[in-house]
Amino acid sequence: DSRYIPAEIEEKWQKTWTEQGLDKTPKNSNKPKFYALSMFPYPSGSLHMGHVRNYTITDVIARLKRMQGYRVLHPMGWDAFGLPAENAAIDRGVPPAKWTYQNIAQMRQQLQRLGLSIDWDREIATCSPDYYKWTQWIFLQFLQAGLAYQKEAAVNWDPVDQTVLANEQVIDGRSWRSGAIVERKLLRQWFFKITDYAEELLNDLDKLTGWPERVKLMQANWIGKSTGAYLEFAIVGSDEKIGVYTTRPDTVYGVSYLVLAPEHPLTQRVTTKEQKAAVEAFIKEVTNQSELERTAEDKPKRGIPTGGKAINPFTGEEVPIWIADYVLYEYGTGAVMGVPAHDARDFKFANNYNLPIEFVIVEPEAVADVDFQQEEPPLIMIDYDSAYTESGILINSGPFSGMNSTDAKQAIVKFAEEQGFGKLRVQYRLRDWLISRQRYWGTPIPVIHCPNCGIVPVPDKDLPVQLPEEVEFTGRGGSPLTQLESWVNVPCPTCGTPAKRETDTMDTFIDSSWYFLRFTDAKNEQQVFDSSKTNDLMPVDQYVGGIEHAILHLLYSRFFTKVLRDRGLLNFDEPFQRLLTQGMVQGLTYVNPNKSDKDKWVAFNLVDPADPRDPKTGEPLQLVYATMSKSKGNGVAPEEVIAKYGVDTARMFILFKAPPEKDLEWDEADVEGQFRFLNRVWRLVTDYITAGVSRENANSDLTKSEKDLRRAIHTAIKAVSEDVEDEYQFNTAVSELMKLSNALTDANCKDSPIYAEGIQTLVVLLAPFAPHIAEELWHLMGKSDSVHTQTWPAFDDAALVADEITLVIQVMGKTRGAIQVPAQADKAALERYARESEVAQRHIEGKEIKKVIVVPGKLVNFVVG
Ligand code: ANZ
Ligand code: ZN
Repeated sequence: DSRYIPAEIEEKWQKTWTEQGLDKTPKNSNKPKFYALSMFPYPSGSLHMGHVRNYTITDVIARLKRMQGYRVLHPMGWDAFGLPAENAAIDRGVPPAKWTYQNIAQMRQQLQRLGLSIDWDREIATCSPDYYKWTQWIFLQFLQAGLAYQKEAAVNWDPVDQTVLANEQVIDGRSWRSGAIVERKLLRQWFFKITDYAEELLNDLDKLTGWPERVKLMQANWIGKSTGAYLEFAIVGSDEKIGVYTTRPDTVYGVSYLVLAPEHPLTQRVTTKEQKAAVEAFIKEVTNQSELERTAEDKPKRGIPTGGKAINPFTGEEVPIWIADYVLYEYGTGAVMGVPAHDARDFKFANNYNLPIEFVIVEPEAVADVDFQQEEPPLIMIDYDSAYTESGILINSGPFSGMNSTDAKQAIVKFAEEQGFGKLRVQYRLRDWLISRQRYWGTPIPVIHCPNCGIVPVPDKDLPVQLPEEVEFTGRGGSPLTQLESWVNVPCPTCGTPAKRETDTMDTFIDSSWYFLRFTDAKNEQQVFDSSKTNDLMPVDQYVGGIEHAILHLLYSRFFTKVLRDRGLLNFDEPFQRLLTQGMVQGLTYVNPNKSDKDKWVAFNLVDPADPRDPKTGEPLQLVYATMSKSKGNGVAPEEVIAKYGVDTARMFILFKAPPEKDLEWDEADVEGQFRFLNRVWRLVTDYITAGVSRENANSDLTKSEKDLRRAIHTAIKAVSEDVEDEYQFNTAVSELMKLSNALTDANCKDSPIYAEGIQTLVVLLAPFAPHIAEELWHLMGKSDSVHTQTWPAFDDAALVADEITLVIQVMGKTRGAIQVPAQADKAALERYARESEVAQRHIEGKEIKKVIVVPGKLVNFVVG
């Protein structure tokens, strides 16, 4: 009599599966393909529970689809460039490559212990030259297409260490290393022109029927399309004009000032002599602030008058020109018409600086009695104590008075167009993507700057531009690449003149914007990928990952796909057919309710559970569930759970505890529960094997208990198949497996071939969820092939129909008992069965039946007198 000991079977089967190549992606064939992909990890050094959940979900899908007859691609790789490796080098002197590859080795081992059916032949690491060679090649495709360009942009500058800082290295406005107050500095940077694709990126969201609505909404908001007007105001005493972008041209009669962004090129032009010094000081101060500081809702809006004036083309009135921090240079035209009466921000600004506030839009009720048709439209005096930001009826707006906002917008734009001072304009919030980083551990941008030829792409034959290893990491004086003369100085590939390599590397989001394409042809040394392979296996049928990537990673990947399609490399528009954003894994943790959000967490092991108190202050603590994290000290280590219960139990718990997109509360008791369930299955199957009953006598007339069991089997097949399809309700699928296991335990026909069918079905249905125990039991049953190569079972509709139902017998509305009757019996037959039943006769005895109420499928009620 054997016991279920996970440690004895799990590693054994993992080895066997690898040897048998069960996880390999089959060659192109008549079978349909299925591409299951988890978002690839950053090699931080160790797996956490969030990883385990992510990869388990994808693995169940991959295993299931294999059994359903698909050619499955289920790969894994490493998003391996990035700041932590470089910080490790600065802090501890470990070369970034060494640090990264050590972490990869460790995490690969941990992943393999999870029994994931991954095609490891296709493993990629974005930091490996045979990967980044193609990242560089793609960059050059963008350059050729006119989608990569350089321009000046502000960066975080550490004046002490003389180096550019990433946003993550700026903590409360100071450098993470030197502690110096971070400055903003303009540097030439590389950009990708994602704005060229804004409209398509927005429209194609409609094609993504397998994406969560909220992710699509986040993307749409990020792209931020708005339709408005471009209007020009002439500068008094000059031929130049200031163009503004507005979504409310209907408010143009209420303009009381214009505002320029501090970076606007016309600021000098409009500033009067008297204001010059003050304006310059103001600009200097503002340009040192981050965009976040400038636009934060709670920050007071600050500005300064330039002394210049502009003319409202609709009224001919002169309005003052101001400069203010809340106007962003990169959005619209970098200039705004200020309408304090109808914009909350402008209202505050006007109040601060005593600028006039003129209401030109009102609620329809306010002007219900006004006759706007008269020759001279009436002047209406209205004063509210806050901005009126809704649409309404125009007043004091010349010929447009009396119109509603919608009509007025159109009429005003049309008029501006006819007069030549404006037009309709569509505007996107999305900006071009700043892709250059002044860092070492990233893909080098493959261009050379030549004094004669300008920007020269590194020729394909010279790719990859390798990251040199003989560099020093001090954290000072800029990227280590800039200091390596032997690397920087090269002859121009075109004219041979001494030239300099670009020393910037690429944003790591670029590496992850195309890795899913490389998986389709991961080892290709001649090409980025063979398009016929990529077009065959793409798009990804199911992508699984965290909601934190809902915007940038997904948007950039969609952008890359469209660009490479337009370069003739791909024949599809969207990379990810379906997207599942899995919920967080939460652990129990103590919090001090009196402390602020950041400081309230107290690590579990510092607290006495009998009397939970803050070790520092003695205050009583509360126990809550919160997302597992290092800083909270509430993580559960995957290795420990696996050592104690095995991988199959960990998987079953993760799948059973919550639907994949919901948060999951880690609960040891429920883990135990799943361990016990697998033990029950183990006993059920091993008892069946040891009983050794011959179940040959295939009797065509099934007994009632055989029929009941057969119904339970086919109900389970149907329910599990439906649960795992599309919505991936693995939690209910696991419950169905438990029901089937109970039905088998309770069955009264353990010597029947139906029982054998039931045991076999249970093991096959269990295979995607708990792959090791299923394989072991399959082999104990004497099978020589793998359970994972079995065909997913189909259910028999006929078997689902119950042929008997339970009919409740009532007398005078009181339930007296129940009988079994044929399921097809009609009303008359039901009444007959009920009258003849022993229950009815006993309770009616001697009385007269006055009325019989039959509820088909449920009950018969006798009214007696
Ligand atoms: C006048 C006006 C009157 C405005 C009114 C609003 C309400 P969205 O919808 O986000 O596109 N704006 C334009 N460019 C700006 C910039 N560079 N920095 C800061 N604000 C800017 O918003 C467009 C509105 O935001 C524009 O419409 C403009 O203010 C402001 F009753 O123009 B509006
Ligand atoms: Zn040259």
